[in-house]
Amino acid sequence: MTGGLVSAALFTGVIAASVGTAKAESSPPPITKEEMKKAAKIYFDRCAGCHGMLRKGATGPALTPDRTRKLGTEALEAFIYNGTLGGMPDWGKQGILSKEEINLLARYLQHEPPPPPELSMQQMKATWKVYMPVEDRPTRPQHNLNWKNFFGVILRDVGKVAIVDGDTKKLINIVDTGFAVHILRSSASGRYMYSIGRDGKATVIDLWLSKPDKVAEVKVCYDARSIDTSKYHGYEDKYAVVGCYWPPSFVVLDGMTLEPKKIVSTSSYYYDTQEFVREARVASIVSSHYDPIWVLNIKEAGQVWLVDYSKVDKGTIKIDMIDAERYLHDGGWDLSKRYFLVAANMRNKIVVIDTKDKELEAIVKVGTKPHPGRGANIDHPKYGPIWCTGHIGEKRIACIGTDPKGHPQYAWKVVKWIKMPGEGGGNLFIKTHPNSKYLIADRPLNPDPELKRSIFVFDKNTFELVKTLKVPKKYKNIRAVHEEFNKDGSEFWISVWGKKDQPTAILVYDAKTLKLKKEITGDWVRTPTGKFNVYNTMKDIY
Ligand code: DHE
Repeated sequence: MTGGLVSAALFTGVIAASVGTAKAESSPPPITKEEMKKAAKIYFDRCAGCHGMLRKGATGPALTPDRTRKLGTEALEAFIYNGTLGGMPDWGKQGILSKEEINLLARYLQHEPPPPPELSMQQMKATWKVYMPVEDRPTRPQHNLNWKNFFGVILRDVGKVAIVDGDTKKLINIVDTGFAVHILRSSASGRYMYSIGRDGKATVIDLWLSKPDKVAEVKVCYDARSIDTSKYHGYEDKYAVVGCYWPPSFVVLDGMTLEPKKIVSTSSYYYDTQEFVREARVASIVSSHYDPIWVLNIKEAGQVWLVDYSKVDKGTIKIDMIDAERYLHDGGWDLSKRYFLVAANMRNKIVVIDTKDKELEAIVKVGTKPHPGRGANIDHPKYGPIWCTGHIGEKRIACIGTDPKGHPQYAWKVVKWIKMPGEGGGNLFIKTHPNSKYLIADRPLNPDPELKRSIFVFDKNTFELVKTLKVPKKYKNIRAVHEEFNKDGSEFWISVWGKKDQPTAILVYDAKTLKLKKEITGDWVRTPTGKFNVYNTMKDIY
C-alpha cells in the first residue's frame, strides 16, 4: 500500500520546506533541518494531542514561540523530563524520551510550528483498501463462538488489536491496525468492529469470519482520536464517521467498505470570542439511537455539532451547532440515552446536550480536569439515574443527577463526591455495569507508583470504597488502565500497561467476589490499553 508512504513523505516534506520560513523575532536556539524533522515527528507522536499541531494549546497550554522563548531551553527540558501535576506525562523519568530527544524538543518548541499538511479526497482514496468485498463476506457467523462477548483489546505501541473470546479468554486473532490505535467502536449490529489510530487510519474488522480479521482500511487524516457508526433504525452498519485532529475535520465513510464519502472541515470560530480557530479538532463522537445523527464535539471551538447523516448519499449534511464550552473532550450517554454528557476539561465543567430537543440542557461545574471516558451510569435509590466522572487533576469522582422529570431536585447537580484514597488525581477511566454492585476507577496518571497500579472499587449505593485491587508485583513499571465489563457484567477486565518490549497481562476480576480470576498473558500482550466488549460497546452500556 502506498498511501502511508505518500502521507509520511508529504508530512515531512512540508516540515522541511517550512524550516526556512520560521520567523526570527528574537533568536531561538539553533536547530538543523534534520533535527527539525526529527523533532516535528516526536512532537507529533507525543505532544500534539494535548498542545495542538499549531501549538495554540487545548488540554495542555499553548507552546507558541512567544511563550516558549521566555521559558528557555532549560525550563522546557525540565517540564518535558518531569511532567506536571496537571497530568502531563514525565517523558524523561519514564524513559520514553532520551535526554538528547528532550533537548531537541526544547529547542524545537522555540521555533515557529511548521504548517501541517492537508489531505484531499484523492489522497484518502489512494490509501483505501478492501481486503474482502462485501459480496464475499458470510451472511451468518462462520464460527459457533459467543461473538457478542468478544473483547477488542488495543495493543497500543505495537499497532495491533487483539480479539479475545470473553467466554474462554482465548486469543482469537491479532489484527494489524497501524500506529497507536486509540479507540474501538462497534457497528449497530455488533458484527463490525472499527478502530481508529492516531495516524488517522480507520480499520473495520468482521467478527463473523471464521477467523475475525480486517476487511477494509483507509487513512483519512494524519491525526485522529474518534470513530463511530450509524446506529439509528434503518441505517444500521451503513456509515462510519471519523473525527480528525489534523486536518481538523470529520470524514463520513461507507460502513462496510470504508470508502470515503464526504469530508467536512471543522475549522470554526471559538463559540465565545468568535475568533477564528483553524485547529478546531473533533474529540468524542457518539451515535444517537433516536435520530440519524452523530454528536460531534468540536474541542477548541467549544461547540457540539449534531450531524444529520440521513442525506449523505444525496450530498447533504445538516448540522445543528450548539454553543457549549471550550476544550470538549470525552463523554458518554446518560442512562436514558437522551442526554450526552461531555467534559469541557480545561474549564472543569460537564456539558449536557439534550439530543431529543437538540439543545444545550445544562453546564455543570465539577472538579479539576474531568476525564469521564464514557462515564458510569448508576440507578441510585435516592438520587435516581446519575452519571459519574473522574478527574485527572484531583482525587474526587463527581456524580451528577440526570433525571429532570423523575428527580428534578437532583438534575444537573453534583449529588455526590466520591473520594479516592491517597493524594492527587490521575484518574482516566471509571466504569460500571447494570448487573454490577460496583463502580470501578483507575489512576494511571498519578505520580505515585503504588496508586498507578491500583484499581479502586466503590459500592454503587453507598459510594464507600469497598476494596483497592493491586496489579500483582511481578509486573514492574506498569500502570493499571481502563476497565471493561463482560456482556453479563459478571467480570471486569483491566489492562496492565507497560512498555512495548515487555509483555504484560489483561487481568480478569470476578465482579462479585472481586477476586482475580484470570491473567490473560502471552508474548502478544504488549502495551494493552483500551478494551471494548462487543455487546456493551454496541449498546452503550457503561
Ligand atoms: Fe484518549 C478516548 C483523546 C490520551 C486511551 N481519547 C478518547 C477520546 C478522545 C481522546 C477525544 C474520546 C473518543 C470517543 O469517545 O469518541 N486521549 C485523547 C487525547 O487527545 C489525549 C489526551 C492525548 C493524545 O495525544 O492522545 C489522550 N488516551 C490517551 C492516553 O494516553 C491513553 C490512556 C492511551 C493512549 O492510547 O494513548 C488513552 N482514550 C483512551 C481510551 C479511550 C479514549 C482507552 C476510550 C475510552 C472508552 O471507554 O470509550
